[in-house]
Amino acid sequence: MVNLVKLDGAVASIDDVISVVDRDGGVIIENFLTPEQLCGMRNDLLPLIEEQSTGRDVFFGMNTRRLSALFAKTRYSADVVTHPLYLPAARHFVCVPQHRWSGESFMEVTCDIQVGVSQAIQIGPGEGGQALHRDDGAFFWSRKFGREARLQVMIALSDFTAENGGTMVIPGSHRWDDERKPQIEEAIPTEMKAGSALLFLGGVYHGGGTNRTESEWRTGVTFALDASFVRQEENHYLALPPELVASYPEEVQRLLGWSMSGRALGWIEVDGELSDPNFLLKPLEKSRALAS
Ligand SMILES: O=C(O)CCC(=O)C(=O)O
Ligand SMILES: [Fe+2]
Repeated sequence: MVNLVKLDGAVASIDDVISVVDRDGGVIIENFLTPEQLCGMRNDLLPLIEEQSTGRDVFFGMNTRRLSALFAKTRYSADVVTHPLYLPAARHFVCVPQHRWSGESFMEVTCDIQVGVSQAIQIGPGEGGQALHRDDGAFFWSRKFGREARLQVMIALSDFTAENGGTMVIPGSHRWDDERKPQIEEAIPTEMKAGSALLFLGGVYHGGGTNRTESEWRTGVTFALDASFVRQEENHYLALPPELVASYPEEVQRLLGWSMSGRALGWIEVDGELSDPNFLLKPLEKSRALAS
């Protein structure tokens, strides 16, 4: 059975990350977060997730706590989605140029990228293993489309072990067709230290592991970067107040969906023109600057 490759985030290049993800569908990046980022994220998120109730359903976990809208809960969210070993890798897999006719010109067009979901996930003692699934199923993706629409990250905020529910992954399953059934015997647990991260394509079969410990909660935090032409899994427009989005750098505002992609996706009409909606945040940025 193929194991997940581990790269050291302190020295790995983006090309190393891309070549392993291309082959295996996923890779573990050790030291993905700096000690300061790890400590900051833990301080911001652990008290909040511990207040969450468990038991939504069997798929989401009967003894699992979930916390979303993370850009409203930790500023380190921005560091994750712009991470130099994550964002460029996501663009590589997701923003694949396409060609199409428009009148006389055979145009090359490339989609943009956006944050699809942000969620902290805490798997409690006794939680059974989650059904193996592909996360791009959320937006009805199919292998028949011949390309990937998501690169996801799962960061360990506590150590991930085979015993405490480290994410189960089937390496190589991003290349399977829609019909092949994933078997649990093919999956391997993600074992990594807090601060490390698993990057995996939307087409990789995976699932939360079984937590066989007496009292350990396994805490991970996941973000997805998706093609700009699929619906965001988490509705950031409604979950995050515009003032909050405006308080992030423009790159992050755009990743949250306050942007136009290509010539004709995500516009709003202003004086008869199809306009990039990012300008709506500018007055909010200014009033924030004046207030501080
Ligand atoms: O918590 C995990 O390890 C994975 C959870 C997951 O894959 C999901 O909820 O979609
Ligand atoms: Fe999942």
